[in-house]
Amino acid sequence: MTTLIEIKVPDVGNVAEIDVVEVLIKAGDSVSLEQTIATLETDKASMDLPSSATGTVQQVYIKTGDKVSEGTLIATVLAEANAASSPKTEESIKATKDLPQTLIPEPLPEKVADTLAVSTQVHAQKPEILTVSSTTQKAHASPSVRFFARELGVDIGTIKAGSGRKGRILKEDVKSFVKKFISEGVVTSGGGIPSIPAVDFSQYGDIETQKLSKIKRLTGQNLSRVWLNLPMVTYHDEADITDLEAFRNTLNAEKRNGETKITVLLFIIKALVAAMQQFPSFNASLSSDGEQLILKKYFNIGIAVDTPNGLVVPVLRNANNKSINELAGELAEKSEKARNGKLLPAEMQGGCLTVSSLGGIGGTAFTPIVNAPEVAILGITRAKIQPVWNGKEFTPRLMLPLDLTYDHRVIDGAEGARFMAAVKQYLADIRRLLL
Ligand code: CAO
Repeated sequence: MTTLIEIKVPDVGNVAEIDVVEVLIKAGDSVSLEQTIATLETDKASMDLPSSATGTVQQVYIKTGDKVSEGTLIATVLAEANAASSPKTEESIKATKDLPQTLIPEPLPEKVADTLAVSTQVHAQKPEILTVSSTTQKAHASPSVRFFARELGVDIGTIKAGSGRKGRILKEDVKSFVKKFISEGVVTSGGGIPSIPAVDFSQYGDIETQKLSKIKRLTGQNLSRVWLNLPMVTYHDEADITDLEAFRNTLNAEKRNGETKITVLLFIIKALVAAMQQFPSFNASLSSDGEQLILKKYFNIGIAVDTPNGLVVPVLRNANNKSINELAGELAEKSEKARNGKLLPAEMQGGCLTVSSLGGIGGTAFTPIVNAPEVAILGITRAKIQPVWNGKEFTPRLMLPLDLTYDHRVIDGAEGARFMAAVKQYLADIRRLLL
């Protein structure tokens, strides 16, 4: 047995014209008792109109933009015999007519109210929580849309303007916001961080606009994500590579024309692998829930390579099993491929620790950003001869600046310093790599 239920605008007080701002059902839809089927609004407030039956929508009599009043037929619902209309719904609507406002005022969403309560307590430490909550309150949206946004974890206050009447935020706007957020994979605002305001630079002089390369855009998104997620520390030191440089020059002098030259970077890779074997937490990643450390038994080193399209990081796999000459050949081949845009995605995956060398260009120090989910990155700038005290006199030594950035959740300061001391020791006397 089925019953045809008519859903009408309830008695909500002396309001002659109520705007229909959103219709959430169509003929053929299944509805359940108290599910919001439309949003109505007056100048003072808005309300979600609930279904008074469970069943199938037979016909909808209103559309967005219509004006309705008490008794206007909204829709008919073919209700199942054992799921017919609920007098409770009717009562709950009627109960609201005694409110000072003629329609149900938008309630403060539960979680926002909670957040406000919390933020009042922690205001001194975390003022941004209050800001986020207050934007949520100001947003022009119906309770059902607020609820929908909340379910998806969206702070409705970050949706700048809705596509509904007078900028009202509709369900579709929340969906588009989430789609954009996912496809861009980046936080443009929200999370308590205000976005950088747009500026019309042409008001100050001539400008030219260039589209960022895909590599730059993706790198930028990844770097922003790492910057926001990882508590990073950068530790600076210098390695004495005087003897290493003499050995390297000897090796290169023996090279025939066309053979790949040996750069200091290759010895750094070897020194890093040896130090990672000594300090396994540098060859690890945190599980995504942050509860476990995943220790790796392979030694793949990523090398940041500068290309016309931006920075890419080819990975030299199993660097522990390769000779300096093998690594030299592989690095030359991969950096060439990278510069020609020919590197395959698989050749940039599976890295354990990254080296970012600016030594060929210059610099004295910098703070590289960890290539997460790796836990550390070694930055290198230009080696230079410096007077070093040997206990009796100052001697000219070739000193290589090293900058080690690490994820402080995994590596503590003392461990970082010990790791760096080991790297320095290997570089100062590469015979130690044989031990
Ligand atoms: N100190 C002094 N000289 C150095 C040096 C250092 N730390 N590192 C390299 N050099 C010298 C090399 O010995 C070489 O000199 P010669 O031509 O006289 O032999 C010259 O600089 C050029 O070296 P290179 O850059 O070609 O070779 P590499 O093995 O050191 O580096 C690669 C290879 C691919 C890392 C590099 O070419 C590159 O792309 N560097 C840029 C990396 C980058 O942009 N990182 C980003 C940082 S964060 O955004």
